[in-house]
Amino acid sequence: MTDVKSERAEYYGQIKQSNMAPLWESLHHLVPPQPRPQAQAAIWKFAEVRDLVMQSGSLITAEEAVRRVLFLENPGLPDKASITPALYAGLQLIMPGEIAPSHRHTQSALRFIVEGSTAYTAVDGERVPMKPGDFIITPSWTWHDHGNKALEEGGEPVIWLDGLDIPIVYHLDQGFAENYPDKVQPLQRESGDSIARYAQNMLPVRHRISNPTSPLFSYPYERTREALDTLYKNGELDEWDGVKLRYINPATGGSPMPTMATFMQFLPAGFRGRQYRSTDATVYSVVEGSGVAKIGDTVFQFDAKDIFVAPSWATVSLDATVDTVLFSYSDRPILTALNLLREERI
Ligand code: 1HN
Repeated sequence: MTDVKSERAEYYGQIKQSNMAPLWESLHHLVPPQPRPQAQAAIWKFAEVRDLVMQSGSLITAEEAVRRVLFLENPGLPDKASITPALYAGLQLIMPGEIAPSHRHTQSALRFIVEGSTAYTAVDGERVPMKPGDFIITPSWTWHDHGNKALEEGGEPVIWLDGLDIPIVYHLDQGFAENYPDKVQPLQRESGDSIARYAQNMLPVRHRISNPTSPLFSYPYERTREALDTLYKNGELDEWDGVKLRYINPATGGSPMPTMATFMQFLPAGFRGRQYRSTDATVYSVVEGSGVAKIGDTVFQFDAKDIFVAPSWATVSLDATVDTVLFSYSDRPILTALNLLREERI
């Protein structure tokens, strides 16, 4: 005697041989009424992970590693090198005198400097300094190498947060990469050139938008901080966001990269943010201050240099115990392009 269940199970086994499966068994899972992220809210306390990152400095050189990075894996997405379904995050260490050799790849990258002031990165023939709070981009398919001052010249270990669209590029089978023939690429422009061209609310008169990625690749913290400070002093304070700015591609007004949006926000001491949620899972890096992040049912106490992540559609509220500045990035431009982004201010 075969009941319905075993009859169906046998049938499923049979169709599996032909690489088929019954939709009716997966429909709720595949088409949920709202997002059910496997990604979890998570925090990396810098005070705890800094030691682990520093230990890698005596385990392998930047050159052997190519990039000496510990990536931050979302505990709900194990073994996927993903902090959200779309995005990757890692903490990169470069020791005094080291070079991370030049290469290029189709993945877009952002660098958000966490600690140390003596490193530089070179992008497409121009070197820019890396200072804490600076936001720097490496556009898709541009040569890039990183370096640090020698110890004798005052070099210190430098740690930054890498944000890349690795999972997206991986899922779409769009990964290409190559190494530059030399360790470092030749410099073709003076440092400061791209800031003069693109960061003065002007563009070179014959500038052509040939690429969705920002031609400006360094956004120094000093300018960002000053803007937030001025706006706060002028009375700008949103009940959800505090004072929040988005970084732009100065040639288009769009996000700096086609796959990632970036933000910086100021929360004054005592700020108790209202709850909001959006479908772009977001990675936060604490620049200054401390406070409390409530993400869904999870409560994190955060301090400067900590990194935390909010999954898609989880409610988020941010409180600040002292004046606080938060950098964040997400896959918002992808969702916007696909007309999928949803937001709710509660
Ligand atoms: C990469 O090129 C960098 O250039 C950092 O610093 C992290 C992770 C995966 C693939 C390429 C870098 C990376 C990466």
